[in-house]
Amino acid sequence: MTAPAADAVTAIEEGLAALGTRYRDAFAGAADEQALRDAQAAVLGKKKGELTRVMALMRDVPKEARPEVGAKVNTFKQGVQEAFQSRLQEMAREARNADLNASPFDLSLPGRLELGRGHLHPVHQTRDDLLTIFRDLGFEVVAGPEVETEANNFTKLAFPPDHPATDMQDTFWVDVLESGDDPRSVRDGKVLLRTHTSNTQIRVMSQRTPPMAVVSAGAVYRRDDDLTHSPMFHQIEGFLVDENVSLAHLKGVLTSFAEALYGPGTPVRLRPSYFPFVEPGAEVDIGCVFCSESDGSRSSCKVCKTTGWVEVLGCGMIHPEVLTHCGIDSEKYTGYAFGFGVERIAMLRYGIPSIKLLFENDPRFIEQF
Ligand code: FA5
Repeated sequence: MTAPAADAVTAIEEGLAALGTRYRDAFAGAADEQALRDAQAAVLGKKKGELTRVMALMRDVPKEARPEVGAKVNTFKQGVQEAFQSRLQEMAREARNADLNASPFDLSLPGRLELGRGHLHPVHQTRDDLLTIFRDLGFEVVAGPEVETEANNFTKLAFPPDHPATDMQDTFWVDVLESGDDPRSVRDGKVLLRTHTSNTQIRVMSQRTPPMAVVSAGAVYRRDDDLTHSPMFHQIEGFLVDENVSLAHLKGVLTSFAEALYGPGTPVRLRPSYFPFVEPGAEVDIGCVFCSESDGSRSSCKVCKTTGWVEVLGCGMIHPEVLTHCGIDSEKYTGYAFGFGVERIAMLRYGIPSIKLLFENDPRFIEQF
């Protein structure tokens, strides 16, 4: 009678032999990589693999026989791995050969998936069109920073400290850390997100000597939020400084601008207004291009609220004090400046009822432009 221990060794050896035949057949017959991996897992899988079941017999193998049986099992495992890798490589070779022998395909055929082409956001389209108008009028385009000092955004533009005008342009203040500062003791840096593009006026005028004619566009920030006001929006600022510049030059440039935007004969009017950095200052209205008195459409026009005029920008002659702050001789030179909201122009241009639509980035809205 065979001892149980000898039985266990025999059972393991027979198990391995049977398993060997099965995995070789399974590997050879695997139709694809997934089937091959499944077959390998069926043999070597830790929980449900067949080898695990065979190994359960190891309990009954006497201690002195275990190293020899263990070595056989390891050799078996190694054999499975090698067979697996070799079949995997064979599959890759087969796939490559199938590719190489397949009939060639036409790379120039149009794709089946239609990929829409992107385009500039309507605000940026409007900004670029506006800048082109001013470029054509002889203005140079200059960039300015969005994070600005209080001096360039307010003080040098002659906003008196605590003037109510700064309330209208309440903004986001920035903590300034210098390298080595302890973040817990942030200093009062007096740095802010600019509230208008007039900061560029200060920067350019402080660096150059007249004559100069400059426009600048970019994002600005205010604590505003309603149908026509957004906390972040875009402005364009223009200014010109030279000898003998007058309000008539300003009106001439703004008329050319309105005509380039809305067509020849577009009426322009200046209404007195207050900005601390200009004297005199004005709001500019252009004749409403969406309605007309003659066909009665004005009586229901929501754009101009039946007035026939639409406010588009602020402007004026640069205050002598501002020129002086920038080192420009205000006895010799005069200049004008104007600034407007790009979203306002885009809304008028496309008849957009709420500024929010411009910032929600809903593709169904954006793709209409
Ligand atoms: C200014 O910002 C002046 N810097 C303009 C200026 C420049 C005047 C040079 C004189 C000389 P105002 O605050 O009115 O002015 O803003 C100008 C335009 O920005 C407005 O007419 C409006 O079209 C737009 N705007 C103002 N606030 C918002 C806002 N929160 N959201 C969207 N557009 C706005």
